[in-house]
Amino acid sequence: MKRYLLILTAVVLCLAAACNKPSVEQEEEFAEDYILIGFSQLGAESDWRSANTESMKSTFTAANGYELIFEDGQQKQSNQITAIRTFIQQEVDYIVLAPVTETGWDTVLQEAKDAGIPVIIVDRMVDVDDETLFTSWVGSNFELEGKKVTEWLHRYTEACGIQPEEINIVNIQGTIGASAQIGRTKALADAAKEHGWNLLAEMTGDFTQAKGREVMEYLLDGYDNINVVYCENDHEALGAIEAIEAAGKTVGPDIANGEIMVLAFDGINDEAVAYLKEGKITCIAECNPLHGPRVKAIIDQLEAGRVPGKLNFVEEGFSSADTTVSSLVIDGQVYGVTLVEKTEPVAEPEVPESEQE
Ligand code: GZL
Ligand code: ZN
Repeated sequence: MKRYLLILTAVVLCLAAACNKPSVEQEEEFAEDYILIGFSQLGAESDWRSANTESMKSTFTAANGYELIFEDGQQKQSNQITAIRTFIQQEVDYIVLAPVTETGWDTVLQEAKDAGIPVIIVDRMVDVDDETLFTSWVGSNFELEGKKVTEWLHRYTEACGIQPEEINIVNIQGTIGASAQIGRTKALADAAKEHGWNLLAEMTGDFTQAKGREVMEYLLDGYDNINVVYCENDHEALGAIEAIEAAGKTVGPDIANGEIMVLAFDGINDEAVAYLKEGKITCIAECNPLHGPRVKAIIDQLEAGRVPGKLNFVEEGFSSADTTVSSLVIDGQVYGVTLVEKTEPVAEPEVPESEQE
């Protein structure tokens, strides 16, 4: 259903005093048609999220023939449900939902279905009894992201002659119940079991730097043998590194010599990427946020009367500055490791003696 924007293109008001015959010629013209989209974004908790929002906003522009109604859920499902109900009232043509967590969507998605509005899920997944409640999903294979990180760790420790039982790993998880957290956490728990690593603790850092630091401080207080920290996004890794260095320990890949290895996901935050190049973060599994064009492709198909794929996974990379492992084999599939150039840590500016307090 296309919506037409009725605008007055020209109103020519001819008040001809002389002929005492005011006449108004009004030229109505259907201007461009446009597609009205309601987008419920879960929040703004990370650079990944901001990049995802920007990708959607820069794709669904008036110039491209869309009007986008954007609602920020501020990490609360109740806000997202309210937004969806508002979109239904506004009779949007499509609803796009980036769900904060997987469960609790059945009722409101049924309301959208009853209103005849197609729903496209982006990024994290919804767990609904009736899969017809959404038309299509596009996002990442989060468990595969986790398998890349754990397979890299497995291959690295084998190459370095580090025994599995020497690996003492903690997981700073993402928002509990989010698909990214569920998939990444499962991959680590499965790998730890398979290889015999000691998975000491799992705690949510809620995908933020502040919480990541707080959780790392707590774990360092509780365990004196941590040598690998699995951070479920960039920001948690930054927070963990702050805590580790504040505790006087060193982050890096050299587990055998007392360094604490930090592993991460996303690869969007500039500081995290800089740390990757310095070797402070040992590897990052890419999580690509640029879903705007991918959602547009789905809507284009629907507009053309075609049926889009139900689940659309995006291809993602894996990077490290460490040369030990050059490729990964996971479930029979080979994945490359992108080697980033190693940079020397940016030395803290020396404060001359005289200026020191
Ligand atoms: C993953 C996305 C996650 C990112 C985090 O697709 O849902 O949420 O990994 C973000 O950075 O907060
Ligand atoms: Zn092996």
